[in-house]
Amino acid sequence: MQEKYHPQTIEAQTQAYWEQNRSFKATEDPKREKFYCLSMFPYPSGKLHMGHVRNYTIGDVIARYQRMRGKNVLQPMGWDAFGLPAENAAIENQTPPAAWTYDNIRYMRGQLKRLGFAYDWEREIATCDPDYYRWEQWFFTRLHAKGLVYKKTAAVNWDPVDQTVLANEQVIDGKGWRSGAVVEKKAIPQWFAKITDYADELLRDLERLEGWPEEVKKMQRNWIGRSEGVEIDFPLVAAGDSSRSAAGAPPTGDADNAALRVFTTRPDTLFGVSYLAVAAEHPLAQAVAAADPAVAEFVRQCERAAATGAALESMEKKGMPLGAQALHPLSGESLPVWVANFVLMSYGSGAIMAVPAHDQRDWEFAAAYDLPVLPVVYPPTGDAPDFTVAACADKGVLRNSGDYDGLDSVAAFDAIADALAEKGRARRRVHYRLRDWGVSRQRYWGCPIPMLQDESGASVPAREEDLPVVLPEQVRFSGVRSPLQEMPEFMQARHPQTGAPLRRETDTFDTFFESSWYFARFCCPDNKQAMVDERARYWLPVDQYIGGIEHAVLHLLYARFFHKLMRDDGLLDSDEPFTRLLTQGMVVAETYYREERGRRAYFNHREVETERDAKGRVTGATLRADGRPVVVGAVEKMSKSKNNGVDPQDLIDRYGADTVRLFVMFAAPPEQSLEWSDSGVEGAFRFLKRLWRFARDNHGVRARLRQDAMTAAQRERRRKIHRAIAKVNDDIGRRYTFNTAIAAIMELVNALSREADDSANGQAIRHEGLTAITLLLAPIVPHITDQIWRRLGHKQAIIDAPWPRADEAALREEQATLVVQVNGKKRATIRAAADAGEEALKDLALADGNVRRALADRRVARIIVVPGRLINIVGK
Ligand code: ANZ
Repeated sequence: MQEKYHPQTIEAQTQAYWEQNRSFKATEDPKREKFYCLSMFPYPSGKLHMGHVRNYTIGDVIARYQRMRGKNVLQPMGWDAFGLPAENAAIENQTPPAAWTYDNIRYMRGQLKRLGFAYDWEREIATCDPDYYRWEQWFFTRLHAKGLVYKKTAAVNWDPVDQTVLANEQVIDGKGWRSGAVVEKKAIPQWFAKITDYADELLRDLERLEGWPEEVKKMQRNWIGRSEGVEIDFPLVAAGDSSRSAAGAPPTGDADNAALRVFTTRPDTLFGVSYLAVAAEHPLAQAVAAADPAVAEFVRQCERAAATGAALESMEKKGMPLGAQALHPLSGESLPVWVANFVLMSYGSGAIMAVPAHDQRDWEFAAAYDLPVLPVVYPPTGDAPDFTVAACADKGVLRNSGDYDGLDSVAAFDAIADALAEKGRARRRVHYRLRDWGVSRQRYWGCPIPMLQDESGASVPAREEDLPVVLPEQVRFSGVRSPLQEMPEFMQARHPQTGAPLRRETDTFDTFFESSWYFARFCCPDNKQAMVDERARYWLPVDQYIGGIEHAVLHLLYARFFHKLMRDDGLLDSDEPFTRLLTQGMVVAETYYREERGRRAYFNHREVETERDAKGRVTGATLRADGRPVVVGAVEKMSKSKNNGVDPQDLIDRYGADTVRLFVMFAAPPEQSLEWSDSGVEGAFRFLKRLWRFARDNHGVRARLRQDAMTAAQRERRRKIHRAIAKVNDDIGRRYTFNTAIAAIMELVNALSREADDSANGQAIRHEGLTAITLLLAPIVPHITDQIWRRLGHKQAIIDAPWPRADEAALREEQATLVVQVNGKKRATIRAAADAGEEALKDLALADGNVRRALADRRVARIIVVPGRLINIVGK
């Protein structure tokens, strides 16, 4: 064994072995239990950042652990390769997005290999490859045939100078990133997927995802936003002024008698309604606006404000009366109808019944326009709330509500909903906040939407034999318009039957489309005949998915939706794609800056000299270049803009992959943020050097353990080894607290290397310990452990060795310490053989001097023994 630890040499050797033996090639085998471990695939941005390294190390440790546990493991990797940065880079460097992307993939693949991740590289996919995206085009045409996708006009960000649609990221402070022009909203036809058809199932199945963090499920629940309520029709009456009459407005309720339809979750507050309000885009407001310039101006203002997406709760409530009146469906009273900026057209029916006493938004509006506040729900006991200062949304008991007085809110909900339903004035409704998924993007670097349009404007799907619709990769890219729009050879087509001219869609899919099913394609990436095959049914669902919390809603919801779509098309047979989900925390680091002309100039920690207190906290810093102080900023997520990143490549070059892997797994539990520390990396490196020395000094020992001749100290040392095995197994396998597992192993290395027992048994136990340590560390630092394993004389590679099991006999304590109580009060502790019987323990306890004194002359009425822990003597 080499004298010194040379990570670069041993890591190259180990990786060469894996490569030659295709060690991580996964093969379907129905006789073996499968384990599909997947980390969210990266966007090929150029090079790996520490967040990637953390994500992929966690996944790799889990995959390697499961493999040693005997599972048939699949761990694939690929590239989420479409997206806007490639277009931006293309403009900057004058290279086509495809060339830039493939270059990045090449470099980043090299980095992943250098880190030693156990991927089956034969399954690698890049979503910009036509062999990949053809299947999502095919699937889209299937969805089209089923009516699960449709075209609808929807608003986009429009740059009036560049005459182009902008992505949200390209709108900076309401202005176009290139032109600086004020961005407008423009309505254009776009494709939508009917995720709302699956809202109920997506919500319901969250209950079954026991292996998901509660936090993520909660975010999805809120996003789906299920509300049970009632849709109520308020009959409209013409007001005196006929020019403002709503009679001519399109009916929004029943067709025969015009009514205003509202959605409420609180029908119990019906007698507290003091006005009705509609959204600016509501047909009633639009109809009034057509004849009333003041209303028209207000409606325009609302539409402009809506474009900025201001929060409804906090914005100033504004509105105008529309001159229309509606009748209360139970009392018959006349109520004014307003248009209000806090009512959304996209939710419910775009109209509300306003109850200022019990809804804060309605209250603020009423306060602004001097509308009545009518309290109708009171707490069952105690003081009435002060409705002159705020609304009270609590449920309670009804008052001022006619026949319904005295009912509680829950009973009143049903009673009022039923009474209205009987009159045909209401029906129960469930509404979802979730909207259908807009999948069109007016961008070049994406998967072409496989649709065409005939001269009448009707949509025609591309035929299966014409797929894939290949995105031209050799393009001149100006960044203004999609190059596709300047390529007649791409846009023009003919109808296969009639020969009539067709115009190809130049929009591409939202890149979430590709990442919604890549996990399924990894199971069978080479299939040229089908999107997925029976191999997907073998591997899916993914047993462990690992990625950032930033994907809690969109990606994870779309992927769940897509999985269900594929299931309903007979392609898959599971209901959910990811059984267990781990969301890793951010990698954060200190920031340092100087304020210069009102702007912050950030410095990397490598450029500054820091002073620290006893706890290692930074108390001051100076710039190395000029020796003058810099401001110590907050600890923040590593980013380019804060210049607080660390390049993983530097670390790999300096310390090797194992040190980087060990540091990221040791520094924090996976869900928490990991604070960068150079000294932590140094510490990880030192530990591996120590491990190497310990192995060098002990790998050759051949003495056999003689169990019958062990001293008590030797038995205790063996117990330590097996306790560590049991703990690490639980920490890695169940709790996912890799940091405490590593701490336990480090402790064991320290304890064993300090021990100077050179008897045959002493050596044998050290050897047993070294063997266990090597196996336990193998998933985390796979290269150094592979080398040690070979020095330990094993023929097979450590990746094929079974995970160690704790020896139950070694674990057993020989002596137990028990607390002795007399009438519930602790009086003594005694040591006894761990397997001592109850009678023997009672005798021992009663023989103790302190116990005898405490009992004095009381009679022993009863003795309760809790084995291994406690003896309680009851004296009378
Ligand atoms: C009367 C009422 C009284 C309401 C009360 C609440 C409390 P969730 O739970 O989020 O579904 N609403 C309905 N449609 C709206 C729209 N298009 N824009 C803005 N607000 C709208 O919210 C349902 C409640 O939000 C509904 O119940 C309605 O106000 C309001 F004490 O009706 B409620």
